[in-house]
Amino acid sequence: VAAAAGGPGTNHAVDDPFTSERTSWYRQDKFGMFIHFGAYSNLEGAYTRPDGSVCENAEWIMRQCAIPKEAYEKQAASFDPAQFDAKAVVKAAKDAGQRYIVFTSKHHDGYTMWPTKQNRWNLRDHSSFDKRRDLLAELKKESDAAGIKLGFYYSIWDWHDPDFADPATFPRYKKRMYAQLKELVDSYDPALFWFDGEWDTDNPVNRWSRRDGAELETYLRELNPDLVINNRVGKRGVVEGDFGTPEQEIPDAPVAGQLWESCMTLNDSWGYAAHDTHWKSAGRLVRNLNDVAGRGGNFLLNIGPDRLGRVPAPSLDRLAAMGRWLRTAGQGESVYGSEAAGLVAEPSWGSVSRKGDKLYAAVHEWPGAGKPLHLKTEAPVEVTGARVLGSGQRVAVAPAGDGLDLTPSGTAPAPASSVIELSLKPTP
Ligand code: JFZ
Repeated sequence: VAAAAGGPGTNHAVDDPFTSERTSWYRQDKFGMFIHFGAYSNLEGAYTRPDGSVCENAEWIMRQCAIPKEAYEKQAASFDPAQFDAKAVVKAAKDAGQRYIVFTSKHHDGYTMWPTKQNRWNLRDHSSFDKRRDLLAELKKESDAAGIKLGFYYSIWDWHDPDFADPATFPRYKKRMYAQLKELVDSYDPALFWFDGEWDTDNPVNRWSRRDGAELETYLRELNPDLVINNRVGKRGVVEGDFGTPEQEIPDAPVAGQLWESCMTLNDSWGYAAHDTHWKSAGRLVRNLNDVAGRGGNFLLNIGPDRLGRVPAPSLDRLAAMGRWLRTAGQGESVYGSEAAGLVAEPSWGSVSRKGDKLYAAVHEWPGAGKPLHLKTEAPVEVTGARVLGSGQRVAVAPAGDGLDLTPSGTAPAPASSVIELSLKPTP
């Protein structure tokens, strides 16, 4: 009852997400795959208006290109992602080192990717897709087989359901939404819910209140007490759920007081957009992963399959490169199960995470051969050994100024050998 009163930082879980057994997989896994796939994907980022002009967008295309409802419904009727291969998608995640998947079960356009019984606006009843197939069931089966956790993105905001926007009918919408969430839990047993669209609505009295967030979270935890839930279940800026979700940005310092996850696109779009070829480099993505880990967060990296369900090759290439980096010489140790380093300040040349009695300094910029990397310490640090993972080069550690100088032996390490492991004197 006290919890229902709410307040910043309120969590309606029965336990502490930082230490709970319930969130342990999430804190350990660190790196996940986001998948934006829905009726918008069928347009592949471009809508040709009746007058022949073209409007470009991705998963917001219905709204941003002001597509009339009938026209959007008409295009969705031809949606046939026959080539969506759950096994291949899960394998791509696994090979990338991603250990959980968050799939858009319903985005703002309201279209559900499973055969909901609450309406016909879904991949089974409103598409050209094989009626015997169920993408979510396929993903669940393959994720389970691969030991990958499966979670669902679900948009509270709904552009399609007429009951959403009117305060008089909103309770009816909410009832259906609750029923849909129960369907998801009952049919696919998700490990996680990633809510969205609580932050803005075209509802004149923006019905989604702090109370709604708390009530929804309580409802979900009754359905399955093990669920991990993001903060967008509640009002923006009010921490509910288990973890915070900055977006398209990596906090520039460790975040205290909550688990958090950065979600990011590989190009500039969440849903598939043929026009968007602005791909981030693999090196940049590894660096982002290091920075997120060094600041104590999880990293959720997005793919957007095309209208046939195929994952773009540039996405697969980048994911594969990240997997190679994580598998090289134990560099993944700097990510999985790691925490923000504490003890040291974040250096300009890289990011530092911690796991037990090891510090992992992911180096983004090596100095010339024989030159030191300076690490400012913020607490006494006793280093008993240091080496470059990958090359195996010894690293000399010497007190200097406000911290330590780290100097790799021999020539400067190759860029791919980018993690220095520091062994600390075990804490008693
Ligand atoms: C939302 C969606 O609108 C978008 O399409 C995508 O699914 C993304 C993952 O989530 O967009 C947001 C949500 C929250 C913020 C910004 C964009 N935010 O908190 O800054």
